Amino acid sequence: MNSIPADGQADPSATLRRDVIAGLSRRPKRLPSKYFYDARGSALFEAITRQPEYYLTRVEQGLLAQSMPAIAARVGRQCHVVEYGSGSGLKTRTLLAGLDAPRAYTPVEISPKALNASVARLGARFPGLAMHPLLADFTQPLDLPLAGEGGRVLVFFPGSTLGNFRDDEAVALLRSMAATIADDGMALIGIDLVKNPRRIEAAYNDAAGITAAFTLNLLARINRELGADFDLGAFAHRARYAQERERIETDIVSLREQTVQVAGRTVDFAADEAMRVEYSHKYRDESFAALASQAGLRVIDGWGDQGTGFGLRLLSR
Ligand code: AVI
Repeated sequence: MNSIPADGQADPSATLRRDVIAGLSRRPKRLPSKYFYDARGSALFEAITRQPEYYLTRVEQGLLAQSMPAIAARVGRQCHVVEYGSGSGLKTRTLLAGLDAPRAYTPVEISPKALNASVARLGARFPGLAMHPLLADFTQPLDLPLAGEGGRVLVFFPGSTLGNFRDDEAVALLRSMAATIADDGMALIGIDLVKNPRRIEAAYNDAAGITAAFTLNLLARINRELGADFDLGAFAHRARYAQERERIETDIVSLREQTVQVAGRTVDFAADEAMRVEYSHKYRDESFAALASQAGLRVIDGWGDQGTGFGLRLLSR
């Protein structure tokens, strides 16, 4: 593998500007959570995964390691793993090491740095594995370089990242996975499960304040990349569990009445005005199966339940 093909998507800073201006023009205002992940945001997210309150990563990693023999038996020999997002690579290592002679690995990732790092790490650990990295936004239609690989595709989408999408967006993403796996492939998806609301809320309000720094870093990014002048001390992170909607709703709240300049526009904030920046949906077996079936997928196996706190679900068409 010598170079990473880009898939011809639009200029990233123009896209950021368009999305931020559109979001700040809505009532209530909102900003897309995908922009959390600049270099500092990605480092802060890694730090979140090490916080004692943030159970998701630890529980999923343990569940994956323990379930690998059963997952490998279900998936069969010589599959081609396609990962949506490339993450830090720890879960991917566990998956690739536990599968039966996987033949190829395609991480689909929007950040060139993260993509290069994961390919370098996994290439060194699995020298016989063909690597086909794709620099792309996995929420957009994908042109996957699967030709010639043969073998069934296993889509891997861990971390409950699906939970960051509204239900209609999650269905669209699952539909794209259904297309990727074709008739004989499977998708292995990690989902956070409904559980004690206090435990969920604590995971998004860690005592060390890392999640708050992660949320407010979005404003720092907009200041830097769009020439805005958000005063980070005048806004606060707020994450609450909405039990009726079974999701964490994260807002950035204006601590006073204020005016901010963003990309040449003046944006007014009232005191206590909240801007929605992220959802983290929690699922039940029924709610997840319903999303999957809208995308033409069915759950064929699963590991982890409400007692474990996190679930891995295997799907096929
Ligand atoms: C990446 N994603 C699944 C995380 C979550 O739990 O929703 C992002 C995150 N936001 C705040 N803490 C972690």
